[in-house]
Amino acid sequence: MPESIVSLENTLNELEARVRERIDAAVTPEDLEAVRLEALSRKAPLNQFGKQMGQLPPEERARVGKLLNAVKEGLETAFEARKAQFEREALAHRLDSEWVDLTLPAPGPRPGSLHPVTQMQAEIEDLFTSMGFAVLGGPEVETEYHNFDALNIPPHHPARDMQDTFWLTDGNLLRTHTSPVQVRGMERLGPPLRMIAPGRVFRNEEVDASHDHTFYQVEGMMVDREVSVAHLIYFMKTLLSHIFRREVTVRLRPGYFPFVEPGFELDIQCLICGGPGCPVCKQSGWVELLPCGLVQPNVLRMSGIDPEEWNGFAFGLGLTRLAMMRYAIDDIRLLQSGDLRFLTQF
Ligand code: 2NL
Repeated sequence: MPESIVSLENTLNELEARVRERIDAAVTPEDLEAVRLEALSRKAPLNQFGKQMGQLPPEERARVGKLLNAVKEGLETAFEARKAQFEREALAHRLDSEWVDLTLPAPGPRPGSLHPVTQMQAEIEDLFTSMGFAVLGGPEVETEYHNFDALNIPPHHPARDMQDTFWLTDGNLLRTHTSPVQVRGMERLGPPLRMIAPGRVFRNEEVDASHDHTFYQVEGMMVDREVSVAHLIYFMKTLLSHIFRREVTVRLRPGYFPFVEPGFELDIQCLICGGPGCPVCKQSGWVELLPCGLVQPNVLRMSGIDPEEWNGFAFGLGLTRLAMMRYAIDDIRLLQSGDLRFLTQF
């Protein structure tokens, strides 16, 4: 066999081997395509064989020509195979990363949640309902009589000042507490009675981090025969232990409210430090929480209840303040903001 044809065949086989190495070495489809364009281009060594083949005798030329075609076809096949492998890999990767479990339930609309003040109110309503109290509501626009006079609040009491009360032009007002609901309760139900009156109240105040013109409270009252301060303390301790989910220690200090006699400020031992003093209780060990007392006889009489036969206790609890304590909320304005970043935390 002449030297020339053997060396041509060797060169062809070498060229093929080099291209196959580069096919194997390609790490991306783009790499591979670049290799293919180069290796099979018109100027590529493989396509430069024509000239050299022309110098061979016809039967040898046919042999080398067959080999050349076989090499080209073999390389085309190798390119296709490698390309198909890339496509399989890409598909496998997508199937892996985009896999969706179609048997999972659809997410549906995001559920809402109760406002923290509403949650406090619902808990307190549940507790008092379980102890035989009715839950009463009433108008937010009230008469001066139901908001003030019937509560033994004299005409010149500072609570009636323009400062504190939103007066309407017709002489009515936005209730400053839910006491008028209790007045209406006494008028309607008569003794004996147990009721609470949760609701929204309004004060004409400068708004800051701890004061708002609109806030929530719960007032409550029990009227029966021979109701004592002991009954008052029992119900208040039950209320506070329920809200704070542990036994609380309380103390009573005298407090003045025209609608109770005697009147008290009920404090609880600080739940943060337990007594020694901390920033929450302002180093006193106690937190003022619950004004309360025995219902003033004039108040009973004005609502048609004979104070010689009946008496009762009453209390007023700031729901807004309680929610702030429970959830460590440091700005009262958040509660009325409607800001979902705030509300969705509850
Ligand atoms: C407050 C007020 C208190 C009452 C509210 C009351 C209502 C009637 C009769 C007697 Cl109809 N008392 N309510 C009693 C004691 C204290 O608190 O502003 N609390 C945050």
